[in-house]
Amino acid sequence: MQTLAENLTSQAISPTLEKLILTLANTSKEISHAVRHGALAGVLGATEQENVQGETQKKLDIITNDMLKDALKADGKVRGIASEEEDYVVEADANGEFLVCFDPLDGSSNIDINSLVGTIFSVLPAPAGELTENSFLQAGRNQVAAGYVLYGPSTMLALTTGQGVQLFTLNPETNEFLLTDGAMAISKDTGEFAINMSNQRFWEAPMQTYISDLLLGKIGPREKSFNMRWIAAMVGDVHRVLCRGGIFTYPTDNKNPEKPYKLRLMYEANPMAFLVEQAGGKASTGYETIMDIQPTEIHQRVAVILGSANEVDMCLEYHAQDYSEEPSL
Ligand code: AFP
Repeated sequence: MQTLAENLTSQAISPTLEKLILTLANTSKEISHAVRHGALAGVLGATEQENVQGETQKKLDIITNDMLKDALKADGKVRGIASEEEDYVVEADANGEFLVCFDPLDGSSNIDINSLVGTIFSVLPAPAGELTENSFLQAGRNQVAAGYVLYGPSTMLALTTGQGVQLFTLNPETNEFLLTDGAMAISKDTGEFAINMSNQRFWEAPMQTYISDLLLGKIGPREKSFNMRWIAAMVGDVHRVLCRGGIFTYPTDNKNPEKPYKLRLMYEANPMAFLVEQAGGKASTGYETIMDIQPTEIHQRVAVILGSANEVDMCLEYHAQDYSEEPSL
């Protein structure tokens, strides 16, 4: 089986990007080790700290953030870093070619129940000049690489450099990522959806109607039964979509009018949208293609609808309709 290093050499990418991806992959091996030791290493549980988005940080959020930050600063080709767990952008090497955005431990609320978590990353070109938050405000379309590492029963790396999606599995004996799927492809159609149903009453009319029709199954307008899954870690849900198709959404809701969206554009939506598009799927907010959004701030959040192309298109048809005359559900 091809190693990650061998596979990268066969891709049309620069040696510096190749090295950066290996830096990210090698750090994820250390994160995998820390996650696996769990309570034995005293790394479970919350801290007293909150991140800039007002979320309580888990011990592992901070540990994994520091591991990635240190490794990327030492890489030599990283100009700057933006992390879900950092208030501000972090300067790395003055001569760096790349900006790296990451969520060091997505789904960290799963950690204490020994369920799926992962690391998500996105690599952008570094613009010339002084490093500021503005340097990072590039559309997802600019990404030169993106991926995630899923810390599950096995540790897996899904990667794109714009040449399809490759899946690697960490061999625990040799500590080497080996290519186990050279061309991940999302089925166009699906009978599976992923959404946090407990928020149903807070969704907008298009999503209310779309999900109601899925739930009606064979007796509804879709004339087909749908199954539902929710891991509460985007990395796990998107991995399932990449493996066997599906539609995943965290839509707009009015639970807290000051926070209508949950997922972060730079650390979650953009890298996952790049992977999904490269695997033949689609990713949208309901009104806009995620990869085309011009960001206005690094920690900004967006609505996300992604997965099997025909099912995302169907969901977008619901969003294109006029609901103004209908009573709210
Ligand atoms: P955490 O990393 O803070 O646990 O959040 C994970 C996440 O952003 C995303 O990975 C999940 O899809 C989503 O939150 C789950 O949200 P709910 O807890 O509202 O279902």
